Amino acid sequence: MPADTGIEGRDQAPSEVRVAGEVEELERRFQELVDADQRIEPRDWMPEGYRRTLIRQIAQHAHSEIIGMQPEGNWITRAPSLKRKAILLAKVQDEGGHGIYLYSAAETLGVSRDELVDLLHSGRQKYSSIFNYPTLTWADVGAIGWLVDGAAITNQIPLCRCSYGPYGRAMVRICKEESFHQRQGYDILYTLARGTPRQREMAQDAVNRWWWPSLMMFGPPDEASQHSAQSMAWGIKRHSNDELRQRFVDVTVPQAEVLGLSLPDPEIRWNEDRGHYDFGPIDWDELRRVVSGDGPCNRQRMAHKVAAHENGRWVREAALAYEAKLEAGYKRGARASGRAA
Ligand code: BYC
Repeated sequence: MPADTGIEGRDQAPSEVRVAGEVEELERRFQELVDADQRIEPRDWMPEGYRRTLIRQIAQHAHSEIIGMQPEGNWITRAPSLKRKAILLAKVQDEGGHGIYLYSAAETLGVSRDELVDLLHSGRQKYSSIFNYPTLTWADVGAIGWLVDGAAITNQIPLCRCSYGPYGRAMVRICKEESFHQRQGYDILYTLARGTPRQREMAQDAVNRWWWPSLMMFGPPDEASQHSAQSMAWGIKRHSNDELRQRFVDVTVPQAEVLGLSLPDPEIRWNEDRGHYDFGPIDWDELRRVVSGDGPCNRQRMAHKVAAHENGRWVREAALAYEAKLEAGYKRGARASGRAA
């Protein structure tokens, strides 16, 4: 059954009405392309479920980038130096840019950015659970960069090979920028961890608060992940939620050791047999609560987002009015030159 995205099915043009057996043949060819690691492009035939799944995931990703500007934006005016402020400003602007590339990728699937924004504002589409936690100190900016962007890269590198061309291509650039974001977060924590006892304590406190929510970013455990199997068969996802979560833990534990900070999980230890770090149980009730709107900052994030959208209405209207005026001018010009000819 296609995922419910709040998006209407695509109207079928008369030329698209299929004779019996034709859809099966199209599906077979589509799956062959996916299995051969070929890309599906916007004008190619695709199953309706594939289109809806992509819209759901790409829109959720775009919304996350835009909402993700809020927790860090909170620290732009209070960054501890001009250099840190310039870096943070650039990072937050990058997140806005990522949102825009992703909305553009979703638009190639026949949905408009306005529709997607409406679906977010009316609560029918989601954004990542991680952005419903508060940024209490400057060290949180470091922890977001190191852990949240680190988790994002782990999840997003495989998306560069997503079977849908526009999404995969958008991810290539996004991942390059995310790598810089992760480094800047690590650098903030590295500095704080070698600072005064108070700064070190602040860094440790931030890591304690962001560790578990970062593990939750990868989604529910595999047995509860309703979309993974189909998304993997369609080449949208390349790895399961648990595989990526494990990969993130494996690269992050040694980095914590270099930082000299601990991770808030007494069960983390290297497992020689598995060749991976073991880690403790995740509080899935917390993820469910946050995803269903009851995290520490859900209401605040959405209220701010909707207010920013309303405050920007006049800019969008002015841009449309200007475009209409230009178009009318061109038409008048074209008519005048037609008469002269
Ligand atoms: N938060 O079947 P599952 C960033 C939902 S931006 C909320 O495993 P799927 C950054 C899921 O949507 C980070 N909801 O789903 C930005 C589904 O519900 P629906 C965002 C979650 O899609 C600024 C249900 O749970 N990254 O990094 O196969 C600054 C069942 O899950 C979450 C992306 O969006 C969650 N954490 O797998 C810094 C990456 N997890 O839709 C950093 C692209 C699950 O049926 N997205 N749900 O109502 C993905 O890779 C996949 O969509 C997910 C989930 C791995 C997240």
